[in-house]
Amino acid sequence: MSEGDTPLPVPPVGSAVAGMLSAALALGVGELAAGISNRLESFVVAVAGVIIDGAPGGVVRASIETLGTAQKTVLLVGVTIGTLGVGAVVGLVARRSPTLAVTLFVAFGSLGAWAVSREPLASTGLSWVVGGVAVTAGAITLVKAPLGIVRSDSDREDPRNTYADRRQFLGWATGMSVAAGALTGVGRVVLADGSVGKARDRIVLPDPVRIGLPTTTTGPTTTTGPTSTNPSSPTRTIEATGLSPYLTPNEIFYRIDTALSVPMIDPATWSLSIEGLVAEPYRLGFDDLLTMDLVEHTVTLCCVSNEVGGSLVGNATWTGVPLEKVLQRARPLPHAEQVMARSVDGFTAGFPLGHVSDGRTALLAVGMNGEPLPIVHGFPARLVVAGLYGYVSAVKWLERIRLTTWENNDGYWIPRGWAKEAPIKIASRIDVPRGGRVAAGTQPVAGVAWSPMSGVARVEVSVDGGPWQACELGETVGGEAWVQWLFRWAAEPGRHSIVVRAIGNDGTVQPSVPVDPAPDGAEGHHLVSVTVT
Ligand SMILES: Nc1nc2c(c(=O)[nH]1)N[C@H]1C(S)=C(S)[C@@H](COP(=O)(O)O)O[C@H]1N2
Ligand SMILES: [Mo]
Repeated sequence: MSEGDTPLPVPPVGSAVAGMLSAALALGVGELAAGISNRLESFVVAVAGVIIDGAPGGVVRASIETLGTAQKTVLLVGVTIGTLGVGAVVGLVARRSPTLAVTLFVAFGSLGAWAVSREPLASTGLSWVVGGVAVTAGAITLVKAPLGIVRSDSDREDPRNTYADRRQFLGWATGMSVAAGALTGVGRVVLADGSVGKARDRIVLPDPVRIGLPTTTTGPTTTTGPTSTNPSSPTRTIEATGLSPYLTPNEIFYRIDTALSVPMIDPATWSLSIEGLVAEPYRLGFDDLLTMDLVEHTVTLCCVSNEVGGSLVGNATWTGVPLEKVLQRARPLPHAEQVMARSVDGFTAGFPLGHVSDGRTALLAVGMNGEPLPIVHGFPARLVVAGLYGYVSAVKWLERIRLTTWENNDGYWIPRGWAKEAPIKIASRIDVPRGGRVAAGTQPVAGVAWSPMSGVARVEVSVDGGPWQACELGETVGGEAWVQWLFRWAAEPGRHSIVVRAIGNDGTVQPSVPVDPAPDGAEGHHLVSVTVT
């Protein structure tokens, strides 16, 4: 008889593993259900949502606005590990009292079901049904685990219940891991709904109507790029290795939102409601939108959380319908002051109504760089308002626009400590070199700069605290988009620091004093240190 066949006393670690696997199985049931129904959300995603909503103000201010980066993954992995940890504890409790363990299981399961039910798109009834199924599956798994956990408080002395067969246990544990993994895999991968992506692929955006020739700022440029027939594209761009392209490709355009799972919206059933302080509220479907005259504008979108020199900014050509037209049709009432937009997942952002008619681009956008909006960037429709940070304007996965008064109506981030009015601040960034080493000789120093709404008049560079020196500017299409800049630097061996600043057409000089992003956008000059060899 080998050792594996010998019944051994159950070590606590065995109980902990059994508890963990029971929790994993319950999570797996949730993932499967979320895959089957789009009226459900994964337990993990839902609980992460609860954590975000409940996070203390300080955490929210410091980091959650920039969820879009690795933090989301960290949060989801953290919730998963936390749940498995709770399962382990429940497993240990089950050694003493199965009844208490099952009670705890039900309690945590209810928490999960509640978290799912509060998701904006979830069905409350379904959430509780799936919660019930998941808890039952998990609890049965735990109680039936071949751990020899006591099955009732009375038969604790029964050796069959306090000793386990090691080989049997390993087999069981492997089987349970595979089952939990399979449920999750089937839910996440096999049943993942690709229909919205396919619907998006089928969309052909009508050609935008001509909106006149670009207003260009002329300046020395290095290369003459392909001449574009698109009136909103620049005709000449600066090219230098590492310099941001004038138009940011959709694939690398920064993404920021509170959505832990991206809303999947079928354009065929989507509609936008225009309501609030209007005489004639109405609904607009996606096809209605495409029959209207579409226009195209190149607009720089920036996140308020973007640090000096940061990457939460991009420049794209947006296709859509002027927001003014969309709102006019509803006949705004005289006391309407604010455009309060809401996404299907409950995110809101508001800005002064005046901005839709003050000459700036304010679009109900359906296209980005010539394609339908990518799903992560708000498919099928979003707002883009030039000169305003995204959190007060650029609502993705839009479902409702409500005209309101200014007072007592705040968007998502306002009660969380961010400024209610948030124009994009003048800024400039060095893209090359980004530090490290460069060879002596003439080296390109290049980057991008923006100054909504006046546009960038000049960009200047200072090396080692020396005088500000003028840079060459690429062509731009006005104040709403960034401009590329280039400085030909005569690099001499040694350690050097390079600083950049922009000056707006309205005379604003980019301030040098560092200011944090919260509450209304970072300030300060971008500095890069390099070693010239
Ligand atoms: N539905 C929704 N829209 C949203 C947000 C969000 O969290 N949810 N975040 C806003 C913020 S803070 C920014 S900076 C921009 C970013 O848009 P992008 O992800 O397309 O770059 O989207 C805005 N629109
Ligand atoms: Mo943002």
